[in-house]
Formats: sequence, structure tokens, C-alpha cells
Amino acid sequence: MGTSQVITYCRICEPLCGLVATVEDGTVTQLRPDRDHPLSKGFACPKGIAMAEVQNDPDRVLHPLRRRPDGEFEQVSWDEALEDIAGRLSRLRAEHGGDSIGWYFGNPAAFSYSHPLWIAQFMAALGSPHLYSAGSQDTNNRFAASALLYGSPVLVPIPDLRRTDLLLMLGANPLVSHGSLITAPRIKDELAAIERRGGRVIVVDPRRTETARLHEHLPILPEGDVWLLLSLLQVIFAEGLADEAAIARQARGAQTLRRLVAAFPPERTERRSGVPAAAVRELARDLAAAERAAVYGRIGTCLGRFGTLTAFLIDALCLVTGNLDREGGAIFGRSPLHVDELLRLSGKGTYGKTFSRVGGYPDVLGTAPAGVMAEEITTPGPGRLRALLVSGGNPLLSVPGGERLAAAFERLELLVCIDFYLSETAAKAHYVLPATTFLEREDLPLPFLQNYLVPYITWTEPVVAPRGQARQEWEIIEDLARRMGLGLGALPLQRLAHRLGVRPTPRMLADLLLRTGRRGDLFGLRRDGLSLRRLRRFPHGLVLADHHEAGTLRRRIVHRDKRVHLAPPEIIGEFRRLQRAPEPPPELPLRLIGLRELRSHNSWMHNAPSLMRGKRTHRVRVNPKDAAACGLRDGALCRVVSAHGSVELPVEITDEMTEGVVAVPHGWGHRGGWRVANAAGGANVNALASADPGDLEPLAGMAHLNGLAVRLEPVPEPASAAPKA
Ligand SMILES: Nc1nc2c(c(=O)[nH]1)N[C@H]1C(S)=C(S)[C@@H](COP(=O)(O)OP(=O)(O)OC[C@H]3O[C@@H](n4cnc5c(=O)[nH]c(N)nc54)[C@H](O)[C@@H]3O)O[C@H]1N2
Ligand SMILES: Nc1nc2c(c(=O)[nH]1)N[C@H]1C(S)=C(S)[C@@H](COP(=O)(O)OP(=O)(O)OC[C@H]3O[C@@H](n4cnc5c(=O)[nH]c(N)nc54)[C@H](O)[C@@H]3O)O[C@H]1N2
Ligand code: SF4
Ligand SMILES: [Mo]
Repeated sequence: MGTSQVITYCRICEPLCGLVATVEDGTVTQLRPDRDHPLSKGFACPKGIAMAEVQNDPDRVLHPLRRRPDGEFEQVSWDEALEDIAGRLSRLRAEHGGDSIGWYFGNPAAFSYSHPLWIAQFMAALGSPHLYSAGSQDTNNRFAASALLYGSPVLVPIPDLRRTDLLLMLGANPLVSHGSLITAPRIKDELAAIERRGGRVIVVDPRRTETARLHEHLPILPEGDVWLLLSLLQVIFAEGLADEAAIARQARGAQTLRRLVAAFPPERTERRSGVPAAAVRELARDLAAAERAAVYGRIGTCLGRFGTLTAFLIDALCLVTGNLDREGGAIFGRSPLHVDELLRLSGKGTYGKTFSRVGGYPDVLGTAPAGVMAEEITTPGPGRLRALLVSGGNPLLSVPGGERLAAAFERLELLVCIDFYLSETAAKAHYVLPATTFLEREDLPLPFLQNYLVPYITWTEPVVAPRGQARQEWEIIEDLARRMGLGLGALPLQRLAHRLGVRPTPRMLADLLLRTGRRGDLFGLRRDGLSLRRLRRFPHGLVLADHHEAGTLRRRIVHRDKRVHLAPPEIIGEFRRLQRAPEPPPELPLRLIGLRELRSHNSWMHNAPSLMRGKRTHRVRVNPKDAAACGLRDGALCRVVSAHGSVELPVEITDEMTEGVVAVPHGWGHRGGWRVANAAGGANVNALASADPGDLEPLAGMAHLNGLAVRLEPVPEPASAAPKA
């Protein structure tokens, strides 16, 4: 077979950097950055390069596994596995209804165009509301805010980095995360360019991060953003700095919002935000004075107790300063495919259409909060969750309070994991089904197309054939559905055709979307229009324009009055809740936040040797003053204690932490089938979070994982670093 160079793109995180794979005799032997990719232009991070190690990992699951009565796994054939799973699911469905079956899909699922589409069809065919995702630990608050503001959860603005003069960035560290809810592979350069042309980048973060160090750092207390944003709005209204023309043109409810924020002058909120009143006033004036400004918030603003309100206020601030839907402000990117329209027509672009059985949380894009899963399994009554499929997710490490979920999993009649590793979650399953990696599947960046800073589209074929018996998720779902006699498809005719074995493949669907999209060839009517065949001729992808068009919001808002709603009742309710927000108890004086590390990716890349070099360990970052107050020296083992649990970790003393704040990354504390990762030690930091469904954020069911009240205690040595629940 020999050696070849295959062009593809990385699907680990959102920049989707171009990669070139060296393939020798059907095996990926190396990955390197694609210098000819028009956006990433030779950039790729260590994780992308290390994907070759994941691909060839000796710990990869390559065959279907079944748990034996003695608890060990044994290899079985696909036929045996799927026949038994389908049989058990069918029996549950007949006895208890389709709503006894659930699905959790994790973050990697969003990077495949086919995987989520097929899950949605499967769950719709079952008629089950038990659809869960990593979204409730990530960004569902952002979608909920958009549903309230614009009537559509998927209208999420991106900061127009190339044309802005001032970027106010809250709770994001793109130098490490490489950007989220925006696809811009060279984001470091984009930020530097803002300053080079005389603009400013202000990073609001409790930690002096890699990004904050290169730009202006404004320290804040964890969960302080909501207070800061309220005060920025208060100053802008009170000092007559609002863009009244923009408000009159775009908004409804501005008077109510003005009245609501009047109660939050900076002098009243500085204790909660940690930002001195004078600095807030100055920032408000600078924002209002900037010719073009964008406010952008990410995960640090999502995982607190007021995530939806915070995301809502970010867009409100953009609007009130005249920067929403405007060049250089926060603009609404547009997919070249009719994705929003399809979501709406298919009834999938929902918010608050259904409410969870436990907790009564509104659905976000048809998903319920992962934080109610454990109780959904243990709470008797109709609609009790009895069988769960997990694909591309590791909820035992990613949701709040993993132990409670692990205990609930013991009570499931069936747990099936589709993964290429024996993750902590898969290790508990009755069946583990081997998934392909992204190098073994074709793809289209479907859910990210509107987030590209520079409009772009690409298609990739699989780089290599699946290793072992790995299969793509959609193929597994098709097979299961057929064995269950479950018709998949949006229309009754399609479902009937499916039962008879006639089905469009994802590839056929992709071609249809491309050809009927805004840039499509309309089956020959438009010369040089897009089709799969044409797109395949551009292996590095196609840049479609220099910028997204601004000024499209009015046409796209779903609210009937075509206005941005600045005072919906749900948000007014949050103001009331805010007034009663409890202060942390005195015995837990510190606040815990998360962070991302360059050589980790959530919970699943700790088995790649090149990423774990240099004896990397899991640590808690502590400010020198706090360390001294707790009697801790650098490197010493300490116990981090919250109201819900404790973990033991070594201390790293660093003045990058704001006083009173400690930081621990998530995704560590492995006990799965990954040898390198298990040996790295560490603890599941989410054991410190509340597993109580009542503690989720009410408007989007967001997990409360940031700003947890904790204390640090020295651990007398010698002691083990084993996590405790
Ligand atoms: N404390 C705290 N917790 C957090 C966060 C935080 O900031 N702080 N962040 C949250 C965020 S933003 C996210 S997105 C979640 C992630 O939460 P999850 O998505 O639940 O967890 P991951 O760690 O991403 O696990 C992904 C799993 O999918 C597998 N996998 C990788 N690629 C594929 C594939 O192509 N197909 C299949 N079938 N499997 C695949 C991996 O082996 C791994 O087991 O974690 C959240 N948890
Ligand atoms: N290397 C690497 N890259 C990743 C990932 C990874 O695990 N590793 N995960 C990917 C995923 S799933 C996602 S969702 C994205 C997330 O991408 P980002 O949102 O950029 O995520 P982080 O790098 O965690 O940055 C969040 C920042 O918020 C700060 N913060 C914490 N609490 C608060 C607060 O209350 N207020 C404010 N203002 N700031 C706060 C933290 O100190 C941190 O610097 O990253 C993606 N990229
Ligand atoms: S930043 Fe790294 S992990 Fe993310 S897409 Fe690019 S190469 Fe892949
Ligand atoms: Mo995420």
C-alpha cells in the first residue's frame, strides 16, 4: 500500500485546524499542521498532533465488549451485542414505554455531523424525553438566553474580532482553549491584531490567565460577572451613554431593563464582583465611547448560578451600546446551509417546549439537564429512566457529583457506551461498543458553520479505515433501530421506508443540504454552486467571504415583533432570585473555579504519552496569601473541602490566582481502562459540586461547577492522593 499524505481537519476542539496525516500501509503514523489550510495556516496544537497516539492507542477498545456476571468484560461479536441490546430495549419499550430509554451524548458528538442527527431520530422514534448532553455543563445557558432574547436558541452572536476596537472578554481563555462558540484557528493572532491596530482587549477573569497576561487583565470574583454587567448597564443608562437610536430600532423592554438595573450602581455591587466601582464606571464609559466594541463571554460565565441571566446581560450590553448585529460588534454568523431554518421546521430548535420529570427544567434544544439523570433513574413512577445509552461522553467525570450518578447507574437495567476508550463511564456499562475516531469517518463541520469568524466550509473523507471492528455511531444506531423495528426519519413515509430498509445515508443528506443551501448549486441551476462533489475538489476547504454580513438580525429574529426582548418574565424572575442570592458560608471562605490546560482535553486525552510527558500532575492553584493562611507550602498535599465532598490534591502556589480563589482543572482522577491516564493520579473535582437536581440553574438546568465555596486543609503526610466522595 505504501505511504501517502492525506489532508483532513482536527475535530477535537472548535478551531477545527487543518491537519495532514501520513498514512503508511493503512495506519496513521503522524499528524502535522496543514500549511495550506486557509484559516489555520500551519497552526495545530499539541492535542491535534497527539491524536495519532489516540488513534493507535494500545488501550483503544476495538471490539464490542459485554460484562460477564463476574464483572469482567468479554469480547462478543457485533451481531450478538446488537441483538441482545435491541431485544432488551424492545422489551423495556413494550413493558414501560419508549420513555424508559435515555441517551447521553458528550462533547465529541458535536464534532460529527452524523452522530447527533441519528441520535435525535432514534430518540424521536422512541418518543423519549430522556435526551441528555454535555450542554448542561457547557453552554445551554447561552442557548436559553438567545431563545429569550431572539426567540431562537441557535441565534448566538460571535465577536467580530477582525473589525472591532474593543473586546470585552469574560470567562474565556482562548490562548489555551483555542476559542469556543467562535471558530477562529489563529485566535491568538486575531487578538494581537486588535491591539496592533490601536484597539483594546480586556480579559475579565479571576485568574491571570495565559490570555490575560498578553492583554489587559481585569480580575473578578467567581460568579461576579452578573454583578459587573448589571453595573455596567446601570452606569450606561444613568450617565446617558446608551445608544438610544439602536434601542429604538432593535429592542423591546428597554425601559423595564433600565428600571431593573437602576438598583445596581457599581458601589453596591463591587463587593460581589470584586471589581472596584471606579473601574466599573471607567469601563462603562470606554465601552460606550468605543467606535466598535464586542462583549463575549464563555465557560467562566456559564457554570455559575446565574448563567442564563449573565449570557442575557452580555447581549443586552452589546445592544444598549449600539454594538449588536453591527460590524465590529457582536454579529450573527450565518451557515451557508439552511441549518436554523431546518431546526425550526423540524421542531428541534426548541427551548422550554418540554419540562423534565425531575426538577421541571425546560428543555434546551430538546435536551434535559444531565444533572437530573441520577434522580431520573432512581425516582419511581411513569417515565422512569431504566436504560441509558452514552455516546462520546464521560458523564461520571463531567457532571456535578459523579458518585451519585455512579450509584444510580448500578440501578439501570441496561447501560451501553459507544466509545473508543474504556472511560470511567464505559467501565460501568453492560456493553461497550467500539466507535471510530474522527480520522476514521467522513465529516462536515455542520454545527460550527455559523461560528466561523471567516465564513468557510469543508468536507473530509475518512483518512483510514476503522481499526479493529470500530463502527460509526450512526451505523450503530441504524442497526439497533432496524433490529428494534423502529422506523427512523422525520416523515411517516421515511419511517416506513426505513423499516423496509430504504434509507438516506448521512452523505446523501449532506449533499442535499449543500445543494439546497444558500450557496448550493440547486441541482444545476446555479453554476459554481456547492455540492458534495464540488466541495471534495477543495481538500483544504473553501473560504466563502471575508466577513459575516452584519445587519441580518431583524430578518432572523423569531419573535413575531422582530425585536430583541430585553425584559422577558423569565429574566425578571432571575432579578428577584439574584436579590436573594446566598453568600458563601464563613467556614468555606474560598471560591473554586476551573481551568483548561493546553495538554488536556476534558477527560479523554490523558492517555496520550506525548501529552503527559514531564510527570504532569493534577494540582490545585492557590494564591501565596491563601496558602500561608491555610498553612500550605508549594507541592504539599491538601484537602479541598466543599459542602458536598472533598478531594486531595497537591498545591501549586501562584500569584496568578486572585486572593480568595483557587483553581482545579476537571477531567482528572481516572479509573478506566486507560493505563497512562490511570497512572497520572488526580481526583474528580466534580465530587465537590452539588449532585442535587434542585441546585441546577433554573432557566437552562446548568450545572453549578464554578465558584463553589471551599476550604483548604493540610493533609498530614504521608497520605494517599485517592479521591474521596
Ligand atoms: N468542573 C468542570 N466540569 C466540566 C467543565 C468545566 O469547565 N469544569 N467543562 C464541561 C464541558 S465544557 C464539557 S464539554 C464537558 C464534557 O463532558 P463529556 O462530553 O461528558 O466528557 P468528555 O471528557 O468530553 O468525554 C468524551 C468521551 O467521548 C470519547 N470520544 C472521543 N471522541 C469520540 C468519538 O468520536 N466518538 C465516540 N463515540 N466517543 C468519542 C472519549 O473517549 C471520552 O470517553 O465537561 C464539562 N465538565
Ligand atoms: N486545551 C484544551 N482546550 C479546550 C478544552 C480542554 O479541555 N483543553 N475544552 C474545550 C471545551 S469542551 C470548551 S467548552 C472550551 C471552553 O473554552 P473557554 O471558555 O475559553 O474555557 P477556559 O479555558 O476554561 O476559560 C474559562 C476561563 O474562565 C475563568 N473563570 C472561571 N470562573 C469565572 C467567573 O466566575 N467569571 C469569569 N469572568 N471568569 C471565570 C477561568 O479562570 C478560565 O480562565 O474549551 C475547549 N478547548
Ligand atoms: S486547537 Fe488543537 S485540538 Fe483544537 S482543533 Fe486545533 S489542533 Fe485540534
Ligand atoms: Mo465544552
